Amino acid sequence: MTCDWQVVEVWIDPMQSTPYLLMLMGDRIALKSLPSSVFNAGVFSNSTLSGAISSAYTDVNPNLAGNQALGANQAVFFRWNGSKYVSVNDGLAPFNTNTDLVINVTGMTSTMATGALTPTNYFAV
Ligand SMILES: [Ca+2]
Ligand SMILES: [Ca+2]
Repeated sequence: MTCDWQVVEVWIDPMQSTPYLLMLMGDRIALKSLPSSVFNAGVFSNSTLSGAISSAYTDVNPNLAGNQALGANQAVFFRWNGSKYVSVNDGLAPFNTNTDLVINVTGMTSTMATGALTPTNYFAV
């Protein structure tokens, strides 16, 4: 398996990830089902992580004018306060701290284009 990025360390907030079994398969994040779409929402300067999550869910694609909200069963990467995060949305579009996964990802070595990404480049089932 080719490896263009690595997850060296993954921090999971147990308050935000209880429904998920998270593991790494090779260089992919393994989930129960593949997100239908994955985006890189870019960098947010909100004062809190929850604010940055809200911004990411509001507009996942900085390349397109206006807001493109994160849909159900989609995932979004973003940067906040010098760290990279990924959130995987469950079957309900709004963000819910109890049911939507949020991971602080460190050690991703590749540069990531903003906007739409290829789900299978980052996730596996
Ligand atoms: Ca946009
Ligand atoms: Ca949700």
